[in-house]
Amino acid sequence: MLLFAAGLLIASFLKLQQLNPGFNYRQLATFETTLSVDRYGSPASLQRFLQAALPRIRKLPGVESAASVSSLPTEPSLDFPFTVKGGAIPRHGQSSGDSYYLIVSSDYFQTMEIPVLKGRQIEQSDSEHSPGVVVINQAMARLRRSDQVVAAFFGDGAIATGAFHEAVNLAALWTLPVLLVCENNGFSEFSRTSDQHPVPLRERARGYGIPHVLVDGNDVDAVASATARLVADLRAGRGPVLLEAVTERVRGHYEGDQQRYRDADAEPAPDPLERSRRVLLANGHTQDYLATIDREVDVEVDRAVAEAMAAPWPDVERMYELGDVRRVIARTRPWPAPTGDPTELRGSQAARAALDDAMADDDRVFIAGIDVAAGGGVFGITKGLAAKYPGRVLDTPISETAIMGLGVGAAMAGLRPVVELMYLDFVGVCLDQLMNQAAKLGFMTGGATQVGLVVRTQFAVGRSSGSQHSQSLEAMLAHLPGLVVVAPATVADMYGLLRSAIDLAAPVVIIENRLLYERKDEAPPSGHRTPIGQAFVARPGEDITIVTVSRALHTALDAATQVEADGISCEVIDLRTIAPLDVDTVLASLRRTNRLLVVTEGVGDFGVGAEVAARAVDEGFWSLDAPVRRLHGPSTPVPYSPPLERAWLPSVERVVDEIRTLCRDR
Ligand SMILES: Cc1ncc(C[n+]2csc(CCOP(=O)(O)OP(=O)(O)O)c2C)c(N)n1
Ligand SMILES: [Mg+2]
Repeated sequence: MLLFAAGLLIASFLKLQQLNPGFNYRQLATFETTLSVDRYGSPASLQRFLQAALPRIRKLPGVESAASVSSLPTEPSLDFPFTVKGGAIPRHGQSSGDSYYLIVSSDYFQTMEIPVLKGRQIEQSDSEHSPGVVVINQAMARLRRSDQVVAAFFGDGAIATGAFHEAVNLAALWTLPVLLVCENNGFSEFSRTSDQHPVPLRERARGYGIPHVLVDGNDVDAVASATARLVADLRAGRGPVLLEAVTERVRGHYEGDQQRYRDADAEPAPDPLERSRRVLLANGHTQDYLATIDREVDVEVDRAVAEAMAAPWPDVERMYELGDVRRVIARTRPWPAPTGDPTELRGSQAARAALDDAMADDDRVFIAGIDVAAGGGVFGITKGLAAKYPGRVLDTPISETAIMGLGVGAAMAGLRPVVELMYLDFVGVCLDQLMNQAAKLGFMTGGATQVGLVVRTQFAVGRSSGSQHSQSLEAMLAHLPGLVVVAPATVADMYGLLRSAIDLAAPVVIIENRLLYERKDEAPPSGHRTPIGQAFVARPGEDITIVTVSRALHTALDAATQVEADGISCEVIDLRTIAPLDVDTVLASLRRTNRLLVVTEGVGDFGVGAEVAARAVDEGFWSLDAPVRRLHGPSTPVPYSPPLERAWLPSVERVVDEIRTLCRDR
């Protein structure tokens, strides 16, 4: 329950302006707002604002924290300032966010002149997910050589997560200007802080080699002065720092929480609002003056609640407008297709050329990942780029959550991060950042932010890499709405899909097959883009449609060549984009060939083949002259032993047999 701390922290930033008149509020990334210095610049108006704002926060139903988490958009054009945590009036809105808008923004946030929330949907976000995201707008600040500072807020419970460790470790390693603010209210949901952590936070800070500052979180002045001092230090190049604001819960973890886990005769929590009131009185304000403000606040809150209750339900269309990545892709078209002579390149060279050209064209593009800088990446894809683009190729610790969080934060801040996940198999250790942050933030912020993040990763079966370095998990990722998943099968697409992914204002996971790194083939002229969301007819044919993912294209093409001798004409379609799936191209082909086979190098159960088959039956049933068949790996981990690995992969022979069987009665 971050109620106190929220108000205090917001107040503290206001105070900060007062203490430091030259302070540009916009530069404080977490609170990137249009808060007017003129309006709140004088001590009297500030005090008036505090007195008005704090009770308002308390009165809002279900609002736990107005500033619980955030990775800050640091780009001026991105004005989504923070994620709001907590419940809301559930009657209204597609999600809690719409209610928040009505309740919160119509009075509290609008008072703060944060126009961004107006009419937009923001939704609750749990701080436990977010410290990883939080980390890295700094990369931004760093890359831009600006003096931006990031403030990241989280509860005492959230510091037990791995994301917290990775984020703080990276922030400390890179000396990032991050103010890490722990709102310690003594409880993590229903558990006491003392039962959650073996050492106090101070000890953890010591472990990361960063300063720890303890402050009374119920004291507005104390929080404000500590914050002002620490932010100045961060601007001077020091950082990060952990500010622990100790506060109290004034009610349960959620609306209706009986708090049975609490000590019944514990002292009531000290009330920072009462404390602020006493300060104002001591400073010469009268009871009457404060009572007037209270009444004004009541009127405003009542009006906001009435407005919220009377508001219409959101239009269903809005869900698609915000949540369907096809819309983002449609907005990005047309894809440039420069003319020029193709060159012969290996797949690895094509991927490197795409990164090189993208970095040359756009200084917002940067690369981060394990061993990508000095080492050039385990497959040499980023070789030479660190020297060519100083400061834009960043080696990270083995911290995939922080790597993805860095990417999400940087993308929200308007950069074009290309982060590397060394092996697709490792996606499990950072899935939250992809699934709950990258994929959803555009939707949850009502489009106020965009996550133009590219994750490059690779897999392959066929070189005895073993069960933990071989899996093709495209179907798992494709199941997550909001993520775009692409898989190049050719040298040309190794270049073109990567360029297009970097262009797109949506998160894209590009899954490369490392065996294609060695393949030499025609590469398109520099600047070429492969359209995202469009499958490619790699070989036209009449009798059967073979749909493939990644390297299975070449297996299918070889098989198609072999069955030519039998008079069977195969149409081979490389999906190129897994999500969103280009069903139209597949169905158009099926209407002509009436037979469908899907070949992938992943596990078949619940896989891409299953999806394509289902769509073919749903929408193409009357075109089918034979059952839809799939060839894929069995439902076992990918083996290490070469003969077993060969048995695991769909071979050219199996594809040939399947084609012949399907076309028998032609
Ligand atoms: C990764 C994850 N695990 C569990 C939860 C469920 N959960 C929501 S809030 C919370 C407690 C967090 O403690 P703290 O950060 O101290 O916040 P407070 O309870 O004080 O509001 C938990 C366990 C979650 N949101 N995310
Ligand atoms: Mg807590």
